[in-house]
Amino acid sequence: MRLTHEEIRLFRHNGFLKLKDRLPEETVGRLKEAIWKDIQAEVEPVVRDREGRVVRLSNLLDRDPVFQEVLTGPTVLDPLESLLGPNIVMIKNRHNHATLRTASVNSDKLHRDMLQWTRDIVTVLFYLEESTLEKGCTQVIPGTHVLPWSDGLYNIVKEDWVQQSGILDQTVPVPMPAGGLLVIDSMILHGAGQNTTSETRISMTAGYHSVDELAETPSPKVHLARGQFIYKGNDNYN
Ligand SMILES: O=C(O)CCC(=O)C(=O)O
Repeated sequence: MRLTHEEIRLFRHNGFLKLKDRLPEETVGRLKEAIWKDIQAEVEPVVRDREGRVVRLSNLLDRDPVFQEVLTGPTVLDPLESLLGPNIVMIKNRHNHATLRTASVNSDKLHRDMLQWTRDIVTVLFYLEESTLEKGCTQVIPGTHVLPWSDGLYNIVKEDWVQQSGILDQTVPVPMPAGGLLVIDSMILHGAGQNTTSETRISMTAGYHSVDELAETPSPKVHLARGQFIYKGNDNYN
C-alpha cells in the first residue's frame, strides 16, 4: 500500500514509520522455517554469540528464495516507492540479515546505520515474532536522523555534545506485532532493548535506496528490487 502524504511527512520529520500492512502469517511461517533451518545447520555467513551459538544469518538474499520474495515483495516496496520513487535497490552489504534475539544476547546499543546523510538509506525491520518491551523491542530517538555528522555509527552516543544534549532521555520503545514492518531513516539513533523473557524475538533487517542516477555502472553490491537502473550524469556539460 502506498503511503499517505501525512505518513511521508511524519517519516521525514520523525525518522521512522510503522507500516499499516503486515506480512501474512503463512509467509512469516515460511521465513521462520528457513531461518531456523539455516541456524540449525550453521550455514555461513553467520554471527555467533559469546557461547558460539548462531544469532545472526547474514547475506539473506543468497539463501532460501523466500527471502528475496519477501525482501523485494510488494508489502515492503509499495510503501517504499512513496519515499524512494519507482527505481529501488536493496543493498547487499549493509544489513541483509536475520537476527535471533534471546535473553542471552545483549541489547544492541543505540547507533546509526550510515555515517553520511548523502549516502543515507532506508532501513526496514521485518518482525517475525511479536516484539514487546519485555522482549527488547526496537528503540528510537525521534528526529535524530537530522543531527550532525559523527565519525562512527556507535560512537555518536559517546560524544560530549550528544551526552550533554539531553536527547538520550528521549528514547522511545516501538513495540511491533509479528509480521509488522518498521521503516526507519538509517541516520536515526536506534537499537534493540534487552530481551528479558525466555522467548525469542526474530527479525530481518534490509536496507534500500533509490537507484544512483549518477553511477554509470551499477554497484555489484546492490540488487535491483523494482524499476530500472537509470543514468542522468551530465558528462557532456549539457
Ligand atoms: O532489532 C532491532 O530492534 C534493531 C536491529 C538493528 O539495528 C539492525 O539489525 O541493524
